Amino acid sequence: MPRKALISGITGQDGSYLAELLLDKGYQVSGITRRSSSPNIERLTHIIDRIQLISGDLLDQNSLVAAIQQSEPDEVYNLAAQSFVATSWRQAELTGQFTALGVTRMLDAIRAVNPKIRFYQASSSEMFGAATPPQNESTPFHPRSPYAVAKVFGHFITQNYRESFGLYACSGILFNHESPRRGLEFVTRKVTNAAARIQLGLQKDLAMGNLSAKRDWGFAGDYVEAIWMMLQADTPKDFVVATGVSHSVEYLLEVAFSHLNLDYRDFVRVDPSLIRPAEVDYLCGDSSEAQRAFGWKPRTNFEQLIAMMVEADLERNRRNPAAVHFVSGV
Ligand code: NDP
Ligand code: GDR
Repeated sequence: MPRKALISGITGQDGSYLAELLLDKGYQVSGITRRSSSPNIERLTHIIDRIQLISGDLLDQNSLVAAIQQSEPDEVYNLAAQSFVATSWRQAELTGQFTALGVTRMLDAIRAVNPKIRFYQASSSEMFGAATPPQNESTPFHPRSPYAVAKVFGHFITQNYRESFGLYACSGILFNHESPRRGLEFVTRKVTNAAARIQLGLQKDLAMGNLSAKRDWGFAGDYVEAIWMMLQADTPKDFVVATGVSHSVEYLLEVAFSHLNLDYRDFVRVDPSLIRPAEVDYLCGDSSEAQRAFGWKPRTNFEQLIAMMVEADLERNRRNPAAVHFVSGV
């Protein structure tokens, strides 16, 4: 009998990579998608015939119960969230509903249908916020946005259900991870897409926020392996997943533009409206515990990651210049 997995957030960046990985491992894969007026499966088209999509929403408890009943999973990966930090100040309440209470709804649905299901929660390095790097599993949280506060709730409710009801439930505290499938509003993709479009003469300049923020950026394809490995352990435990190397947004600009023999200083301007109300200045993860426990290590370094993203954006913009135009204001 093939193992069965249910992924919430399957239409997102991580969901698509995780679905691929699980299919490769012989899983039967189902995913929860919310209703929209036009199809939203761009990241899944290459595997759409091999997965089952079930209509559901993190805001709707009954739909989660029904999705679990229908898919009968051995493992549930809760990746769905309002995941863009900047939006969380403008939609703080909704972010709490999706990103915090959505986790409780999913855990309650598991308890109601089959408490033996293994549960993964997508926790975030944003929970560390202002904590001094390097951050590991013992670093106290200091969240700096409504998104991060919601993720702290999701993290602790997962821990609490593990301790209260004996669920196999754990959280991966993942640092930023990117790919050619990253949403266009996140800084890496915003930059690689703009560099490609400037090179092709489709865009003139690029408005940016805080250039001095530092992040520990890895490749999403590497990180979904850690997600899966975490859920295979005998006992549930939370782990940090990171590369251990941090760079500034300014260095990101330098790497992306110089890949195309461009000088970012000729095109980039800082727009004060893109500065966040509270910033996370410096994240750098220590994932030695994950390495010790299940041998996970990242395979892709920052420069390789950005080169891969710039090349993919060049190709995409050449094929269809109108398709991936950056939406201003984020
Ligand atoms: P994306 O923004 O690419 O994907 C988010 C997914 O959540 C989409 O499939 C989206 O569906 C779905 N979703 C949002 N709201 C709901 C809802 N109410 N009901 C059902 N589905 C919903 O995120 P990533 O793939 O980058 O991240 C996956 C998870 O990991 C998120 O929880 C994120 O917060 C967390 N995380 C991400 C990190 C990163 O660097 N990428 C680092 C640490 C944590 P739709 O397509 O319909 O919008
Ligand atoms: P982050 O990612 O907030 O770390 O959350 P994002 O790429 O949005 O920002 C990273 C840093 O870049 C700075 N920045 C800009 N960011 C954006 N988006 N646009 C800009 O123009 C810009 N200029 C500077 C930001 O201020 C910030 O310091 C991501 C998400 O995937 C979360 O869901 C996840 O939990 C964390 O990573 C880990």
